[in-house]
Amino acid sequence: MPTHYRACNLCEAICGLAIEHEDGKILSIRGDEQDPLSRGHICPKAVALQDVYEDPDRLKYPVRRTANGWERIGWEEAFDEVATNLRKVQEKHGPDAVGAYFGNPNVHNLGSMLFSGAFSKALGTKNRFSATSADQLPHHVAALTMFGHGLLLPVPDVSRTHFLLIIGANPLVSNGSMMTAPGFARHMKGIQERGGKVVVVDPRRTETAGKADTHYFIRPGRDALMLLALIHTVLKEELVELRHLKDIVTGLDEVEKIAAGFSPETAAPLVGIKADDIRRLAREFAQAPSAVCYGRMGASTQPFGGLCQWLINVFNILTGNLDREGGAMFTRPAFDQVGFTGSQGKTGIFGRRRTRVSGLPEYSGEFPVAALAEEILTPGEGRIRAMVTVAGNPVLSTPNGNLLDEALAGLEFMVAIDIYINETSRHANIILPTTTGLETEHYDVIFHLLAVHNTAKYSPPLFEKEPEQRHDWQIFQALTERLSGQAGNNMQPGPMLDFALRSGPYKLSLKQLIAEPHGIDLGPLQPCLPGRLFTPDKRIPLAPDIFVQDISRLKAKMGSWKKVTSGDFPFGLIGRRQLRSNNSWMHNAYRLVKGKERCTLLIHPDDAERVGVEEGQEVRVVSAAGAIEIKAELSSEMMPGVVSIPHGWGHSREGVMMNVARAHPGASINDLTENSRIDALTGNAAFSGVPVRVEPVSPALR
Ligand SMILES: Nc1nc2c(c(=O)[nH]1)N[C@H]1C(S)=C(S)[C@@H](COP(=O)(O)OP(=O)(O)OC[C@H]3O[C@@H](n4cnc5c(=O)[nH]c(N)nc54)[C@H](O)[C@@H]3O)O[C@H]1N2
Ligand SMILES: Nc1nc2c(c(=O)[nH]1)N[C@H]1C(S)=C(S)[C@@H](COP(=O)(O)OP(=O)(O)OC[C@H]3O[C@@H](n4cnc5c(=O)[nH]c(N)nc54)[C@H](O)[C@@H]3O)O[C@H]1N2
Ligand code: SF4
Ligand SMILES: [Mo]
Repeated sequence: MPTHYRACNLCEAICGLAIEHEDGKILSIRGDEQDPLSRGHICPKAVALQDVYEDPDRLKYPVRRTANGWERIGWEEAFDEVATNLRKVQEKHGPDAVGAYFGNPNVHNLGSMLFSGAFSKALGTKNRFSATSADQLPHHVAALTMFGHGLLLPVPDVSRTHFLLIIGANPLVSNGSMMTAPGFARHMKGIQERGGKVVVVDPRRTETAGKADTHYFIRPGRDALMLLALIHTVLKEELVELRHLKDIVTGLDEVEKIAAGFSPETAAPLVGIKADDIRRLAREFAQAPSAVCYGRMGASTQPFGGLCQWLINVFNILTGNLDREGGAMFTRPAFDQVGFTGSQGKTGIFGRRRTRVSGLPEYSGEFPVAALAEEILTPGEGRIRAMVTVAGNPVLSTPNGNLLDEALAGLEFMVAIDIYINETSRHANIILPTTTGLETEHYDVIFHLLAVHNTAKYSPPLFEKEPEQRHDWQIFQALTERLSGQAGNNMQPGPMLDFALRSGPYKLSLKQLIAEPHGIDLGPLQPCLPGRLFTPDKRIPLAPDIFVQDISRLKAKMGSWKKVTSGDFPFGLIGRRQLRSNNSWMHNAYRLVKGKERCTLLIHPDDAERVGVEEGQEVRVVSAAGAIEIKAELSSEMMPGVVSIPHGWGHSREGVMMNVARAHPGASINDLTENSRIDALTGNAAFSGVPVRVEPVSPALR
């Protein structure tokens, strides 16, 4: 029976799959034991690649919205109509009147990675947005200012570390993020077996926390304070060991000055972790043979996300754990996006421009997505009148989705490049659908760059696309041609990838990768500093101005944290990723949504009692932005005072044409999150800790 080997491109783990198939039918999808990175690991979402492939709701040809519903149109007609309408808006209102939003699957798609840049350029608008600012923007800003390149991101060397401190991440469920570590459970066990320790700091006792050696609850959004107290301790107790970075690290004095004001005793009552515990954590971390502090969504999507990611780097550096085996290391990818974009990655592309309405900073040619709705809705010069969305569902994925929903409904023109008619694309005048998953060839440009081990893997398509279908890159190419008025150069992903591989550090070729369908092992992460730095002086500034200045905002906020008032919104709301869910778009796979309802509000039993809510009861959750109704699930996993709702649900909006998802709609947490609640430094959405209240809507069940 033929077996096809490929990398799963659904999440960041890029697991190797072995897919048995016959006559165009999939018989089984298993983990590929011979994949040098994932070694057989897969998660329950992998089989949904088949479900998406076979999904009758998936679009395969362009459609136009009319008064009588969606009608099929031809590709040429669709491309012409899209280009003409976008240009019309730009001629009338200026180039920035067209906005563009790029969603998460773009970075999991080789063709999009290679062709979306030219498309963006042809669009010629400053109003570009992406999921980055609802996710990991603080990591980029910290990397850019400290290491000189926004993509030079330290990755925890989990296969060799002796101490892993996880702040606001749940890799046993998410399968790792900005840390491609398929089979994270194996790494975690490895740490524990070699006598090491895993510590988790999270307002919920997550799946990862449950398997860790120690878990500390923390009040949402206050991690920066805890990190400052950890740094305070290593400085005060003279545990600083800069090792080989001694001569290239600058600004230590300034860090000392700042950290002096944040003792464990100052932080403890505000974060909810005892001063002794903070002190012990700092000591154990600094004294471990190697250690790494890793912070993800929970440490990024909060009001001090920028400070958190900066301080995490500082903590790793001060304890001698940056660029050390078992510490925070940099990859050496076969397709070296960092090397290629070196000059553009340099300091200066953060904050060069600001958004029109709220003055939020640009990063790498994009504005924070929290500003998108107001940029569409606020009258005046520079207003966005037309939108392009590409592989994104911002109505469900960005803060205050309802406001964006309203904004999209009022546009002069919208095109969605997407495979479904969903909460966002339903507003489009034209939807241009793409191939996806098994119909595409794949090389992961981004996630090899963030992997815990250097490997390279190319996957050819398993199935030929149908003649009427188009790949993402073909759509980009067709629109780029029309928008720029220049004939295409007939580029194709394969030769472009081959060129990038040949120019990369291992001088590989596409042919070599094709000959190794399981992937090529390029070895463990290696120390590479100062050589790999992109800072102009090849030094690492420990105290970049933007972060130093932001400390006063933290201090101001601490005042309000000291007051114990419950007010209208006594709870802090956080999110929750689930193994069988992938952001907003995989709920049309029955295998992933069947069974017990998962879009529930987790609440601590004591809190539930206080607000008069019982297990399974329908509750109303209210924030300053809106209200949703949802079932309560009582759980002592939650820190008292904190409640949790998973994101990506809320499929009952009118016109959504995803039948399975509509039957399991859930409610959208982003109808509660506020677009004004951001990390004021980076502009990243601050999903964590949204103030809410919880009230019963139906009478108690008993
Ligand atoms: N409250 C809250 N909000 C969050 C988060 C959270 O934790 N809490 N997480 C945030 C994070 S980390 C992220 S990354 C964002 C994600 O935000 P988005 O990227 O906006 O949302 P997705 O749900 O990933 O939507 C992906 C879209 O791409 C389409 N699609 C899938 N495959 C393809 C393809 O191959 N080609 C094309 N053209 N389209 C395709 C899907 O149909 C769907 O419409 O959400 C963010 N929002
Ligand atoms: N199954 C599944 N896997 C996924 C995805 C998915 O939707 N489903 N999405 C993918 C994407 S796009 C991404 S970006 C990654 C994200 O990967 P992770 O960051 O590992 O995912 P989360 O589960 O969002 O983890 C965030 C954790 O932070 C905690 N938290 C919330 N607020 C705070 C806070 O203020 N402080 C601290 N210390 N913790 C806090 C939450 O309780 C949660 O456990 O996952 C990827 N993998
Ligand atoms: S963990 Fe991610 S990459 Fe691996 S099988 Fe699951 S969805 Fe695919
Ligand atoms: Mo993400």
